[in-house]
Amino acid sequence: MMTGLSNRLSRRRLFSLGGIAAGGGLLSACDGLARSDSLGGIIKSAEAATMRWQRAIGRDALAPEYTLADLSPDFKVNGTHEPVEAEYQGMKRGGFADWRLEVGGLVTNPMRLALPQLKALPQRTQITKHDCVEGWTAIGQWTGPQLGLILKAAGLKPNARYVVFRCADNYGGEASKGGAQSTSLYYESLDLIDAFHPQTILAHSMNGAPLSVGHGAPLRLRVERQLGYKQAKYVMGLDVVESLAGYGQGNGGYWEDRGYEWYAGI
Ligand SMILES: Nc1nc2c(c(=O)[nH]1)N[C@H]1C(S)=C(S)[C@@H](COP(=O)(O)O)O[C@H]1N2
Ligand SMILES: [Mo]
Repeated sequence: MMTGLSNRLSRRRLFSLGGIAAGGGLLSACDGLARSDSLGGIIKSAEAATMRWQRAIGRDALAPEYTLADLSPDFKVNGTHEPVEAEYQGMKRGGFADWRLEVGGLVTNPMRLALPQLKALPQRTQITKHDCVEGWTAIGQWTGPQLGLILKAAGLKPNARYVVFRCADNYGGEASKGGAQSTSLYYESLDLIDAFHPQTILAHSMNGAPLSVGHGAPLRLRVERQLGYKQAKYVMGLDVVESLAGYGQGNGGYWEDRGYEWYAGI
């Protein structure tokens, strides 16, 4: 049985699958590391080691939190600075009043949540250090509901394993990068351990003010035990899935499809 929501989602998925072929070589990975096959192998084993280590000490351990005095005066905007996509631009013009977070996939209660609804849920505020794979860090304060709360409200089906975050932007299409170099939208994914981690939130505010467009308005993921590229900005929807195979090239994220590790633990 297909609900209206899952119909929409699968149309969207087909649409994004159609455009993948153009992805790849034109972009320099997160503007940082290049990738060779041997490096890829090393990265894979390091990824497994980090994951084992974090599991051993407990992946529910908290990332360090800081104080207001520690906030970075200048938190860099990285990746997409402003999605050029018409759908996003239309919602931005309306102050994101028409934006809805679509929660679907392997859930018993699919939802479309407006910003005021997300703000009416219990909120968590945390001051944490963002760590980009390019080598810079910045401390910011983030506020929003815990992802786990939303997933509980949606009700996970027994075969649920991952949460996929669908974003509004095609990073390769960023105007400053010369326009449409690929047609695949940014996406990310987490397993359920990280999805239910207490510091995993969907942030609508940064440093006490609504998220700026640069930092991901109207809603972005914060998953504080992982690197910067996991912190998906411009989140439009969450799909609860059993497998990551139906998204991008199947590696669980935009940068993962370009050689970066999926489990980017720090
Ligand atoms: N949708 C989307 N999310 C994204 C990116 C992007 O280009 N598009 N870039 C990622 C990278 S590499 C980093 S370091 C952070 C940057 O977040 P900031 O702009 O708030 O510093 O967002 C991550 N999330
Ligand atoms: Mo990054």
